[in-house]
Amino acid sequence: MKKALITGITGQDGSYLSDLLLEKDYEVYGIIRRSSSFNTGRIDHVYEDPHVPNRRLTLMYGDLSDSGCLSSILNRIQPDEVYNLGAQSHVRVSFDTPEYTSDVVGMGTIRLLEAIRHCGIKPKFYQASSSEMFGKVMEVPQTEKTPFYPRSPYGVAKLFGYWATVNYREAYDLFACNGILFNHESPRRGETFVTRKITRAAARIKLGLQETLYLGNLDAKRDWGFAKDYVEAMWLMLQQDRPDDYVIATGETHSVREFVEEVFSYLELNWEEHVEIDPRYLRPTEVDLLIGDPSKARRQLNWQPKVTFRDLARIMVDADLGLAEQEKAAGKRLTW
Ligand code: NAP
Ligand code: G4F
Repeated sequence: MKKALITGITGQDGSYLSDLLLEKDYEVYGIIRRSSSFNTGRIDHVYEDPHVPNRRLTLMYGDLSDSGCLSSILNRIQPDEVYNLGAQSHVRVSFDTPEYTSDVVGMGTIRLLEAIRHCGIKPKFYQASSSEMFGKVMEVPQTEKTPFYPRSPYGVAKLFGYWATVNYREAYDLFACNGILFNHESPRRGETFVTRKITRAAARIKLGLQETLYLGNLDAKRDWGFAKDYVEAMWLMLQQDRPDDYVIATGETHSVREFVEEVFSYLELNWEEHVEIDPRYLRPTEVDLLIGDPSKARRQLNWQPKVTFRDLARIMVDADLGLAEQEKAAGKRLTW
């Protein structure tokens, strides 16, 4: 039975990846941070439920800022695969906490790679690289060969993690892959990322729980896919004969405004009556346009996205309508 270690297991991707690996009969180990409130909501369905067959999920406290704990966890688990998904992953927040973001996202990656190098085993390593590294894009669409031009402390730190991964592959013959993932969303997406912020607010507006949605730049364009499709690509990368780097994207781009229109029209609402612009949500430097070319992943991994832009918006709205109905019944705001 294969063992996988996941950093960032409590996040959107970590939760879908655990679902996938448990289905594939892996023993899954996740690193979680101590929090003053519960932060395992996205994985409770596999962790807590004694009726889930073959429960093989183990959680351990740790942090990407603590090299000692990374070494001791690796020594204890001796994983076959390591997925490094842990991050301060909010681009806007990275402008407010640049040093912390660089430490966790950039230095955290090299801490984990060093811990792997010193623990005497050679697990396959997946690094959660990001389309944010393309930033002010030098080419349209973006491929594995497009030069990088990050536009935020987060993007800069991810670039450090990307090159650390390439360097450890070349220097120490580690099976290390960068997945350069474009934006991917789901009902499990954090509520402050724009798609979820929109679906959450629109559902609440529909049920009369909220009047207005405050947003920043509506003109930014993103290549949005479904998170469940994207974690499959992570796993596929580690099943190949040779380590490599891959762009994972849909090949389509849409503006934030289009996403708003799609969501509000599905709910038969006029978005212009509810959306207001709040300059607090603008960024000092913006990434205006992202659109990925996933041809290499299609060719070499036999991977392709299954969920369209329209279906993604609808899956998220349907889930948030369910949550808003529960909120209405409970008479208080709930988190999922
Ligand atoms: P997410 O929902 O924000 O999850 C981030 C995870 O990292 C959470 O489990 C969080 O724990 C954990 N974490 C934060 N700080 C940590 C620290 N100091 N040490 C250890 N763990 C820490 O992010 P996501 O959307 O699942 O994304 C997963 C990864 O892919 C991230 O590295 C992200 O930067 C990258 N990425 C995401 C996208 C996307 O569109 N979603 C695209 C490209 C790349 P808590 O629950 O305790 O906060
Ligand atoms: O949803 P966002 O915050 O995602 P962003 O900045 O593209 O980053 C996400 O995707 C990256 C992959 O490219 C990941 F690496 C990263 O970890 C994260 O998951 O913002 C999307 C766009 C931006 O252009 C932003 O300016 O939406 C615009 N936007 C407009 N109003 C807003 C808002 N973004 C947020 N979060 N909140 C707003 O009110």
